[in-house]
Amino acid sequence: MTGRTPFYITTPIYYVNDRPHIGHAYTTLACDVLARFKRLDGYDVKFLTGTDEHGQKVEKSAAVAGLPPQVFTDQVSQNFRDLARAMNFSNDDFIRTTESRHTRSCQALWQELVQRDQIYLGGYKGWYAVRDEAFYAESELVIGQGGQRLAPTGAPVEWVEEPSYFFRLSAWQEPLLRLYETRPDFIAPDSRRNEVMSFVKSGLQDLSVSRTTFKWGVPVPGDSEHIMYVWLDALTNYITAVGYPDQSGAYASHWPADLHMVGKDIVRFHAVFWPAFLMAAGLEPPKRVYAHGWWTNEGEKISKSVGNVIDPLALIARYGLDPVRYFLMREVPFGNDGDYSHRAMVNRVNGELANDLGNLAQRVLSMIDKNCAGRLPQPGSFLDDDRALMQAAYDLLPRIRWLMDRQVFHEALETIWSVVRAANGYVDRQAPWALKKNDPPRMETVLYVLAETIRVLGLLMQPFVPDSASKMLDQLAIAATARDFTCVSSDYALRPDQPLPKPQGIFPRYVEAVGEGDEGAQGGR
Ligand code: ME8
Repeated sequence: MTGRTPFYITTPIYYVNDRPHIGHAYTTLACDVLARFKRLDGYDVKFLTGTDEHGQKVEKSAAVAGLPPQVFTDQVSQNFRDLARAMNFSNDDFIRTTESRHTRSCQALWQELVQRDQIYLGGYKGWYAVRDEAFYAESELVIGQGGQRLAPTGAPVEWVEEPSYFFRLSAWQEPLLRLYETRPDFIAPDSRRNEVMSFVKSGLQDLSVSRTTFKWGVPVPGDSEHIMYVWLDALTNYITAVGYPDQSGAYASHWPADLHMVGKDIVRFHAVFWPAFLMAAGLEPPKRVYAHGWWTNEGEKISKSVGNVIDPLALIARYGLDPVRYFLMREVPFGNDGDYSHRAMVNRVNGELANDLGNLAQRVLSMIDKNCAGRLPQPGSFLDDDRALMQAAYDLLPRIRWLMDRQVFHEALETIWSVVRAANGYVDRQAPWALKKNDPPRMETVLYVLAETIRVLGLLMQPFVPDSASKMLDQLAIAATARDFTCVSSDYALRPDQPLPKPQGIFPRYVEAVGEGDEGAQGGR
């Protein structure tokens, strides 16, 4: 035990039938930002991501690729690890459902459910959508343009008739409703909570949890004809990674998870099936499930068939990593759907990163370099305007902490920006370039106040733009040991006379290449 408060955060594990796209990068990024924030804030963080490698969908993709499923999943799972490196994700573990630790955990959970009489053998007759890996009732189906039946998600469905084990989900309706009532924070945002509650109130049917017509999955213990339903297998990853079925060690310290971050498409699996499986096995449900919205591309739904899938690696190559991280967390109110467009990206990068924050740091650091012999200035006594700016910066931490705990990432950035803007207003008001001639000691005070404000902004920006924030802090000669959030305080204020490295620009402006899309030509402010 570390003595620090544990914090366990997870992403969905992604199907390996596809290359990673912006949606996958987005979910994991939100978790990364929160995991980094919590580490800097003193928590013992476990941040898990990984790949969902079983099921019919992956088996079919392997067949299309002409590869045995294990060879196929070994190859495509690597794409998700590569993405994690490219996006600078700080996950502590990467789970693959084909690992032996996971088979053991799934089978242990299954046996626990059997022992508690939560699973029985029957037969399934009904609709199944491979794309969603989900069963649908006849009443849920919609009719497509060609008259064919479709899942409510638009996925094609097929008729399935096979022997199947069932989980007694119907028995968990009341306990689930009690869970939602007694823990109003269990599902967020509220729109998703309402959606889930009305689904559960409308009645739950027992859930088919095994399949017999294909083989790519975890075998059901004691009945080798069956493999486990891929969602039971997949959801179990969250406890596998803390050592289940061993309930000492990481399980004892980090379960229940503080947060399962998911997209809105899979909230039902996480907020209904998963807590029911856990409660039925005598285990604690997670503390919270947050379902964020979906990205569209220039107004259109992202889909492989439309051919408008956004490759996060291409975005990084074009705009740089930290601008992409900043944009994704800033552009759209977290929880809502959002639209990606080149113009919106350029506006954020140039308007906010390059102009507001980048110019502020660059101006202040170059003035210090030129006028204070490259050393941190020596402040005289502070005026109200000076104290107000530094205090506003120190006060950011509790405000942002509150927002991060509720996953209001865009407002956390907006709140930080209130101080970025205040600092720019202060520069204009105090005009240190004029003080240089009239009142050099006062100029030193003003530059000191600005440098101290930039220090605090750099500390607080670390979770969002880790490399750039680190460069900002390097330029103020902040030691690696003085970068956690205990340092967001006047107790750790900059030491005058400290020599500084040569200033360098941190957030370059995005400049349109000649002939680049006209919609971006007026980017920037
Ligand atoms: O559902 N915008 O995996 P998956 C935002 N294996 N987020 C998006 C998105 C978009 N356009 N498209 C996808 C699965 N996502 C299961 C999960 S967990 C035990 C098993 C994100 O590869 C979003 O987080 O289909 C969504 O929930 C997830 O990718 C689905 O990934």
